[in-house]
Amino acid sequence: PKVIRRDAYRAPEWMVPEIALDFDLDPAETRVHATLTVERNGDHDAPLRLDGDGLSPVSVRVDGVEAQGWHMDGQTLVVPLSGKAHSVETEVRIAPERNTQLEGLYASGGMLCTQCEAEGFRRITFFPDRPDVLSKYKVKLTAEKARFPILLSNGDPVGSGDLDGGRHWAEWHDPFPKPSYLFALVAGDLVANKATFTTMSGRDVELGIWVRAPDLPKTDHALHALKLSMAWDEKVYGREYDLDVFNIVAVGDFNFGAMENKGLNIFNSRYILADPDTATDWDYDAIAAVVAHEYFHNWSGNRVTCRDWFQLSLKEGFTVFRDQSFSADQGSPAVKRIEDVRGLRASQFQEDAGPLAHPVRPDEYMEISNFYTATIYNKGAELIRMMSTILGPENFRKATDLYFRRFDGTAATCEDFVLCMEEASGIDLSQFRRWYSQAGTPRVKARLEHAQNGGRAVLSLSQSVPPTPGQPSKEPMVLPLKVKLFGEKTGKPLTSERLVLLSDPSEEIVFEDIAERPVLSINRGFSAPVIVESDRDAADLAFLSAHDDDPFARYEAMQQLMLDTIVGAVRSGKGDHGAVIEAVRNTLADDRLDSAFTAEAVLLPSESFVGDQLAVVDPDAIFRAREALRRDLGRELEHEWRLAYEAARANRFELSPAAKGARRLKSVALSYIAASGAPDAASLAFLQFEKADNMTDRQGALTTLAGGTSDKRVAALDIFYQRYSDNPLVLDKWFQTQALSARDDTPETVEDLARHRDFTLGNPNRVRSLIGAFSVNQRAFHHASGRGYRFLADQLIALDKINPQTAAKLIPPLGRWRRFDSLRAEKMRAELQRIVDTPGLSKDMFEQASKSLD
Ligand code: HT7
Ligand code: ZN
Repeated sequence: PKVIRRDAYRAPEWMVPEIALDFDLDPAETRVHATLTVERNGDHDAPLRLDGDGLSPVSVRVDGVEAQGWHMDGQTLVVPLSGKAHSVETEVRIAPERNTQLEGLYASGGMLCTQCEAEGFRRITFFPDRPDVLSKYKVKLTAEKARFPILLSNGDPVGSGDLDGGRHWAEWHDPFPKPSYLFALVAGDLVANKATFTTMSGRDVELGIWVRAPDLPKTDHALHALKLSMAWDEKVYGREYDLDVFNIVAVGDFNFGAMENKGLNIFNSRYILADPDTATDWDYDAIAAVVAHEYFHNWSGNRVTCRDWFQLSLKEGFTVFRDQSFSADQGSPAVKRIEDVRGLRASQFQEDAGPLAHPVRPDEYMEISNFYTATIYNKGAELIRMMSTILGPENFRKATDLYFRRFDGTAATCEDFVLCMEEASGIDLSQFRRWYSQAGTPRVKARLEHAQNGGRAVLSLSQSVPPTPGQPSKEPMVLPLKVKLFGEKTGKPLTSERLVLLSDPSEEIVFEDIAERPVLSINRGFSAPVIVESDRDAADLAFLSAHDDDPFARYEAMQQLMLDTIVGAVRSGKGDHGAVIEAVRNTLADDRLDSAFTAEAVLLPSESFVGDQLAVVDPDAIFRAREALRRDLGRELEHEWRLAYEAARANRFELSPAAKGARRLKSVALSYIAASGAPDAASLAFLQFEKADNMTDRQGALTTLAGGTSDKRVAALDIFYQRYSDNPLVLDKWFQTQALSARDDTPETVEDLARHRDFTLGNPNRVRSLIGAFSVNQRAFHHASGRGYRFLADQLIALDKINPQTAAKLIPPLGRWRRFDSLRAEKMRAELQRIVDTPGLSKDMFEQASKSLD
């Protein structure tokens, strides 16, 4: 497959200021007629080249007459044109019901819908399918009225009517020029939960969340989140919505979370539908975050879009930062930061340390869908966060105002964004730009020395960035590190918080008048996405876990203490659990902490995060060491867990942050009670499972039971299955819970579940809930026999024929072979090789699997 390079960017040869699309919709055969107004861009005599994918033209006309001399160059339609501007018409036929890739126009749950980002529009009609060609769209949809009573597209509705033969039509005009990846249509038998939002300038916007009729009662939370998001973007960024309508449609088959099509967002139904019986608190929060994310794209993505796909993080990193800030403002900023950092470490740090590592602004790709990664999204968000930290809130807001004003209606670059940051603040970000071009997670070494008599403390910092594919050596980065010192004796701060901008390979920071032995709090709030190695011992970490006044740093100290303890046990074969037990005891006893924070703080680092600390991952030894600590924490603090459990049990169901925090702590306490081996643990869990009036409690109990050996396990799984067998989103939880189970027989169970009548490779959510979940279950997936690797490869080879995008995203766990012993590594490589050698493999899979072999 061809490699696309960033430095090969050339401006488009032809612009398309306007396009009229006429769809005659039918699942078996849809006719698409497109009229493009094209304008030559610059002084050249190149023909018009229109991207297509699986299309063949039924007709091509130029300025109203049959075109002469057009031809196909591979999938590209080439039309010779002589003048500066022309009208070009094409007609094609496509078959949405046969589209299993879920890119372009496809059928899902009886409706027709589209997914065009990144390059799906070319599967619908011939077009210069690149983000820097912006057009005004007029769209006419015609379909059978009984099957598809609702016809939606981007922009505002301008007309509709009935036709002979039971058909009807609707027309939509979008006045805002947009790239083709933001085009959308939906046809279906849908109902809407509607509301009106009055913008800050007093315009009324009609909001609608469209779903199938039985799902209507599950849309209130998404609608509420949408209104909150609209108000938040006005208040925090001064951004107002621009059209008269904003529609969201939920679909059951979707390759991603959601899509920000202009005025017509299309969502994976898991990020819309919620009621207490079927959605967990996690689901509720994720729905609000994704609704906000897609809504925020209206400015960061749609009004200002990307010049080319190498700039993807321009919209995605910035929009993730915006949705993270929104969610932080809705509940506890500290807990939100903890969750985001945990996610970053689990996905992005692993990516940055493996064969698929790439810069936030990549230099090349084969298949752009493979670059919707944690690096582009989450590390990209960290870059924006660091710039906001360096600039401070006022300058940051001035800079975003400038960015939106200057680039509104255009396709911009990451460099444009950074220039606005510099211009608005007067701060030089030349060196900071390396964050966009250098892959790999920087490591910082921190040593604090204190001259007892002189009262001076010296913090020695040094940084390094590891080599990554194609980047053997790195330049130093700018690392904004928030630091503070605490007195070991008094437990009080000895300094105020300082923002250190570490930009040299090594630097010394001096603190004067430090009267007692200081303990270092560093990278507070996770101010830089780096790995810090410090010389703080268990006593220092326990001290910080009790005294640090930055909640994130407090959590971090506890995590480090737990990590050091488990890693020590893996290395030596025996664990000294005393310090962790005491630190957890103190945290549980601290009634100034809210329950959500406490629940996060007492949770052990995941097996895979422990593995990340080791030169060679030994999944079984890690599992044993972590389980031993869990058991001892359960036993030694059984009384405390039961108190916490009982206290939380008293809460009534509501969706307030306090009630959600209580439920979180309750499930964590239950899992520790079970880990203690208490004889009544399974009954306690089963009682919670049966009596729960919400999914958070029910799934929490099911997770505990499913990981155990009690006879209640099978009963609970059966009851859960029977109760929710007609709800695909909850069945996903049933599959996922078993795939993540810590039981010894999980590999066999997962193989059996892949043959279950409710398992299908046709639905991406189902695939992710079983195969995706299993592949991150470290011990089960890395079973020494290699059966986990074989299973994943078999499934992905089969899935590639149906949905290559979703298949390719599941390759990374196999690419981690360098991190394991030679026997496992060999088996993983053999499966990757088998995938690469599969005849007819997609470009998506080829890129991921072949790079993973390197
Ligand atoms: N911008 C959207 C990306 C997306 C996508 C990418 C590849 C394949 C399918 C997809 N569906 C949506 C989602 C977002 O970041 O908001
Ligand atoms: Zn996005």
